[in-house]
Parts: sequence; structure tokens; C-alpha cells
Amino acid sequence: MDSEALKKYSALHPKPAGLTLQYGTAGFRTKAEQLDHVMFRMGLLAVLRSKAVVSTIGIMVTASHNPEEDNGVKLIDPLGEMLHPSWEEYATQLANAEEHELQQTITEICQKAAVNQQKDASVFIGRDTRPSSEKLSQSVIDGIFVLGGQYHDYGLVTTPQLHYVVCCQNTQGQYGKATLEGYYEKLSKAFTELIKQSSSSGKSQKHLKIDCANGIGALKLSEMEPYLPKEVLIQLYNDGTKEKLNHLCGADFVKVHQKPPRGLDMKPNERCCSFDGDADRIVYYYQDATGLFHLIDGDKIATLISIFLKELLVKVGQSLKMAVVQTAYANGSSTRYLEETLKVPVHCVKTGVKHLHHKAQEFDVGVYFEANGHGTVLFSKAAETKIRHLAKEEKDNEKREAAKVLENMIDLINQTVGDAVSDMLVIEAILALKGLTLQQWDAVYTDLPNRLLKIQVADRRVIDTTDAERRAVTPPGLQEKIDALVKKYKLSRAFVRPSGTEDVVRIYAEADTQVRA
Ligand code: 16G
Ligand code: ZN
Repeated sequence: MDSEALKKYSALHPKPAGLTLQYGTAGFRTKAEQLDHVMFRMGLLAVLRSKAVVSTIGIMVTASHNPEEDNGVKLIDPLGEMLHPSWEEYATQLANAEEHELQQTITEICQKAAVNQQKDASVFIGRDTRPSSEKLSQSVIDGIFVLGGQYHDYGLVTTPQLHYVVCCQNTQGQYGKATLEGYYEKLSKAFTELIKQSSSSGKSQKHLKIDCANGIGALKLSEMEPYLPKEVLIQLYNDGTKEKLNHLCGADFVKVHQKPPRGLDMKPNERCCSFDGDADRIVYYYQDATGLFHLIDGDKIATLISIFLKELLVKVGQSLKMAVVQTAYANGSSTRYLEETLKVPVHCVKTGVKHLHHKAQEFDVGVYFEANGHGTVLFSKAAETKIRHLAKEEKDNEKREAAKVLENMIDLINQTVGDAVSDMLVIEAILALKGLTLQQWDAVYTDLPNRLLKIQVADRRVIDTTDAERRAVTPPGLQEKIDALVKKYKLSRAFVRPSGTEDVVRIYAEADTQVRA
């Protein structure tokens, strides 16, 4: 390491005095103007991580659904997963080191994490459409450069696209080509194959209105459109040419406020969906004939996908183990439907994609979704091999056809992380194949009335939780009070948890009526 160069470059990206930040659930996230030094240093860290695991590492500049003035950064591990938890601490240390401690901090990380500094480093970079993202990604590049890492700047990409190309690169192309064309080709080919088999071809495919949150989703969907079959009619709204990112629109806005985004004119029973600012979340919705708004959230998406996959798995007749992973926020009706009607095991884990992803890896087919619309499906290597073999070799027609559908689902789903584009195509394919309308899908179960609030307290860390954040262990007496309240109402459930991304405590409650919730 050239310590003079490090000093010189670091001085160009000075840390504001007294500022400390933490690598949280979604990496670093705060006001964009506070992040320049963090970007430079995450460039450094990506090089170290790359040397440590001798693979390409991804680094994404985005603050997802947060306001346009914010920004953030997160690292992507070799197979497209979130950065390994053991390195989150190093990220925090490096971001908070004072200028004169920087070199020493790097040396310490190298020792603790057994980084062989002689190894080559390779980093893939991507960014969202925020005005601050371009300059911040240049700071990332400075960090990579000063430690002698190789890099490829993918420029404007969705978060899931960057996860995808990182995975492709590290699996020698087994997962696909590490380019955006490769991504579009793989997904559109699988999608085209799938909808070929739909009898209601054309009709139910028409008119999907997509609210792109004035973000990257609009750009990338436009790029993808030429690859998609002509029957797919998508109309993009909030494409970022007029309004601000995430402002009164996007998946988070729609989910939190349970109302349509601004800038999308909705007619009764039209199929609509919203992406978030970096296109890793999606929710569907429609307005019924009486003008009532119906949200179809991540829980309903998980249910639709599970119904579809379960039918196929039964048809192929292999004993492949399927499960659904949710968080405490999953509506009680969805859990009950999955367990009792569909007879699929459900597991509850802590909030945050890494926890869901990790749990879902335990099954042959692991479906995971957060209620907020982030989710995907993971297929084990063994399951994938079996399915691909059956799709080719199976003599029984029905079994073989079912295996082919599963094979195309495997290719259509972005298994590295939740992906609004991929999830949208999965949902559209399932609706077409099953000939379902949004209303029919919505009617699979009825959500329990619920309420989600946040409050600011002096110190949110006094609340500690257990049982996948469903019970508070501290402060003493809190859980007993919640239990006493919950006992009074039918079908009720409630929990409090400290947020991992904001200085607030979140309170969730559901019950048989809205008033009781
Ligand atoms: C982050 C998480 C998301 C989670 C949310 C909860 C990732 C990539 N994103 O956005 O999964 O739902 O935080 O935030 O893990 P909270 O802890 O503030 O409730
Ligand atoms: Zn996002």
C-alpha cells in the first residue's frame, strides 16, 4: 500500500469532524453531503474484501426509497449476497476512522480478516439516478484506485442488476453473462417461454401500469422493452423526467400510506404496480368499481408464487422441500393461509433482507418476501439440477411440462436478491398462466386490519427483542403490557421493535377490526 498516495487521496475526501455513521441493515445511509468520505473508504474496503475472498465484490450507491437528498452505499458479496455480517463492523470502523488513523485501521482490518494484500482485487460499481450518485461513485473509484484495485463501472443500474452481474462474474458465467444485455436476454427468454404456454395469451397480459418512483426502474424497463414479447403492454409512470425521486410515489409510499402514487391515473380494476427508487421492491394494487383502493403487498406476492410453485412441485412428484420465510410484519392472514390452507411451512426471521435470504437457503425451494415487497425465491443446487434433468429427460408428458415451467421460473427469478423487474415478470407470467385477475389474486385471503406507526424515544436501544422481533425482553414490563392489550381482542397481535435504519421505534398491531387494531 502506497501510504503517501492514500494520504493524498484521503485528504480529497475528508471526514467531517465528529461525524460517526454505522453500517446498518441497508449499508450506510444519510444525507448525501455527509457521505463523500464514506464512499472513498468503502472503495478501499471493497478492495480489501475482494482480496480476502479472491472474488469480485459489488458496490452500489443508492438510498433506495429514501428521499432524493439522501444517499447510501452497500457492498455486495461474491454470490450477490449482502456483505457478510463479520465485515459490517470493519465497514463502520473504516468509515469512522480519523484521517490520521486511516492507514492503521486498514492494517488492522487486514490482520483481523487475514487479507492477503498481494492478491488482485476486482470491484463492480453501480449507482441509482440521484443527482448526488455520480459524484459519489467517483469517490468510490478513487478509493479502489488508490489501493490498486481493478474496477468496472456499470453506471446507472438497479440494485438487483448489480447483484446479478457480481454473481455471474464469480460463477464463471454459470448464472448468466455479467452484462445488462445478459440480464435482459436471460429474463426475457424465460418469460417468453413461460407465457407461450398460457392459453389466455394476450388478453390478461394487457396494460400493466408501472409507477417507477421517478427512479432507475424507468430507465432499465425502457432498455428491456425491446427484449420482451410484443403482447406485454407496460406503461411507465413517474419515469423521473418531471418529478423528484420517491416523492409521493414508489412502493414504499404506496405500502405505508395504502394509497395510489401521485402521477398514475388509475381506472377501476386496472392492474398497477409500484417499484421503489432502486427497483428492488414491488407492490401491486388496483381500485375496485366503488373506488376502494386494494393493496397487494409482499405477503400476497409470496402467496401467489407459493401457490404456483407448490402445484408444479406436486406435479413433478419429487420430494422437494418448500418453505416460506417472512418477518413479524407479515399479515397474520397470510401466515394462516400458507400454513393451514396451502400446507407450506412458514418461518419468521428478523427484519432485513440478509436474514430472510439466509433462512431461505435452507430449503430446496425457499420463497421469501417482506410485506414491503422485497423478496425472491431461492432454489437449492440439488433442486435445480433435478428440475433441469426432468425438463429434458422425463418421459411422462405432464411431469416434463411441469418441470419445464419450473426451469423457466428458475431462470426468470433473480435469485441473488429481491428484484422488482424480475418479480414483476414472475407475477405477470403466473397471472397469465393461471388466467387470474388481480381481484381473484387479492381474494385468496383477506388481510387482517393493521396499523404500523413509528415514534421517537430518547434511546431506542433500551428495547431489546427476541423471537424474530416479536417479543420485547427489555425494558421490563413492556411485553407484559402488550400481552395484556393483545389478550382483549380477537385475532390480535402486536409488537414493538427498534428500527435498524431510523432513530425511531416501530409499533405494529393487527386485529379483527381496524378500530381494535
Ligand atoms: C432496510 C432493509 C429492508 C427492511 C428495512 C426495515 C435491506 C436491503 N433492506 O431497508 O429489508 O425492511 O430496512 O427498516 O436489508 P427498519 O429496521 O427501519 O424497520
Ligand atoms: Zn430498494
